[in-house]
Amino acid sequence: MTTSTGTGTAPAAEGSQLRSDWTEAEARALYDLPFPELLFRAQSVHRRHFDPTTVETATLLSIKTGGCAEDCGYCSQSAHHETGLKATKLMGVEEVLSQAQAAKDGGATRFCMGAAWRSPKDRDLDAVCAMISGVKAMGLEACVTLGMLTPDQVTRLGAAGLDYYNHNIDTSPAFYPEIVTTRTMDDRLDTLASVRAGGIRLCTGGIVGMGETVDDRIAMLLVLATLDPHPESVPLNMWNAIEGTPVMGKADKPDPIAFVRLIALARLLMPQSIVRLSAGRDAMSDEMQALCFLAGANSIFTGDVLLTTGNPERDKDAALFARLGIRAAAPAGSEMRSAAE
Ligand code: SAM
Ligand code: DTB
Ligand code: SF4
Repeated sequence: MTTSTGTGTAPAAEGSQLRSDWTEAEARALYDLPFPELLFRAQSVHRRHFDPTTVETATLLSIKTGGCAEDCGYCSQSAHHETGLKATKLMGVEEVLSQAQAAKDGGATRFCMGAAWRSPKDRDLDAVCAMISGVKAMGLEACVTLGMLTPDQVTRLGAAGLDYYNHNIDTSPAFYPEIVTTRTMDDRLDTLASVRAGGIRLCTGGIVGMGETVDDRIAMLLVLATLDPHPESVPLNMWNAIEGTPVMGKADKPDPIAFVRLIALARLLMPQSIVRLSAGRDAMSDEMQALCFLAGANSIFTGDVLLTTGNPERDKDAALFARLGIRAAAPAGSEMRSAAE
């Protein structure tokens, strides 16, 4: 069904059924809607599934930084680029748990641990599993991002109580080889399938602002929105520029309105997924972030560092939430879904 007034061939907003058969033409027509229409639709869908005044706050910690074997053209942590980043070894379990406690005290509901690995070594997984169990024992949701996994490693992470595995597809299938050559998007999709088969929820999204076209951004969302079921969590990052990386100098910052359109499209294509406004908030105005929340974003990273780059100070985010009347908590919809699973 299509609408007739000023909305061209965009599919109608009615109907709360989840779809995994979105076409490129449908996604493009939604993206191109007049901005007020797009935001109205995205906000309507958002309200059907979530409380629009609640935004999840997750905190990130880099548990193993730099020296990574992959050549991701955007990343400060690849050993292939001269970014000036100091590599470190895997942090100890106690140190990680004290940082998780600090994140909890700061109001975070989810604690995400990231490691600069192509894939984890089995011996490193013992320590990571202890970190996961410790984070869960504090009453926080646990998420890790460790690179590609074997099914056996997925089983071990699941047994430790892992809630989410973050593994981004980063960009469109067509643009992927321009950004990474040491793995393929199919490698990424294989790990996502193993994680899902192991009963762990998926956190997967990508980056905007690496020189890709609008069509690439939409194609990236289509890869996610045609997974059945949709990923439970979808982080959208605006590229945090890193000197010394191949992407540096090749890309302009995306137009803020174009970024908001993409958030709205993610909300429309994946109505029940948590959409996280991830990296890049340091460079966003309060007004742009407010538009992103209006478009359906309902999660952010809090704390002044992401993995290796900056993020707004906690106080600044608290002030923004107060101005907007937004409450930091796990989105109610996600709780409902977790209980139903
Ligand atoms: N090595 C693991 C992997 O690649 O899955 C985990 C860590 S990696 C840093 C996690 C994600 O961070 C990447 O997939 C990418 O989407 C995002 N990322 C990395 N550098 C970024 C940057 N400079 N700006 C925005 N997002 C970035
Ligand atoms: C995601 O999509 N964004 C986070 C998390 N998943 C692991 C990482 C952002 C990293 C930004 C660059 C940095 O701090 O190194
Ligand atoms: Fe390594 Fe992940 Fe950075 Fe790629 S994005 S270089 S896999 S840490």
